[in-house]
Amino acid sequence: MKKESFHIYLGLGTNQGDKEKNLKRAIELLSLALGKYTLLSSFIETEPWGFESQNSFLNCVVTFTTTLTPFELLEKTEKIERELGRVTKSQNGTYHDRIIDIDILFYGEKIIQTKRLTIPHPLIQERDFVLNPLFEIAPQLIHPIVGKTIAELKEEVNKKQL
Ligand code: PH2
Ligand code: MG
Ligand code: MG
Repeated sequence: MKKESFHIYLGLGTNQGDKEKNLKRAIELLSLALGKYTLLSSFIETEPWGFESQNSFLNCVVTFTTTLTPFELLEKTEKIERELGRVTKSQNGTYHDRIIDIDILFYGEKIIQTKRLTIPHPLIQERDFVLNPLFEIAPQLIHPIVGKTIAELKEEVNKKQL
């Protein structure tokens, strides 16, 4: 039987080293593991969110179609983070500077809530550095839990920041 394929959204971020190179390399390695990406946002410079650092971020969102399960996908993204030289992992909302972070934002319309993996990513609706690039490529995408479009969520976050 043919495996079902899913449309997945990944959020990428880096605030150390050659940031543009880090994002490009991550996208290259993801494309080797998953097949060529389907959509890619621009690279957006953002201020550190949720922690203090001198180093600004470069963020983007990229989409793929995959037959991997969510946990297989997580293993691939974590392997690529390590290959690019990531050493620290965020825990309980304590963030660190990093060479690369690859977060699974959406996996089709699936909802997964486990200790190891939460999909949709639990903080999408609070983060402009995710919503702004996501808006470029999928403004009408509906968040399967919140039930609002990316355009609506982006508007709400940008209002809060005024
Ligand atoms: N990632 C975080 C915490 N804060 N801030 C920005 N601007 N960009 C990020 O990618 C980011 C962050 C946790 O992974
Ligand atoms: Mg992250
Ligand atoms: Mg992460």
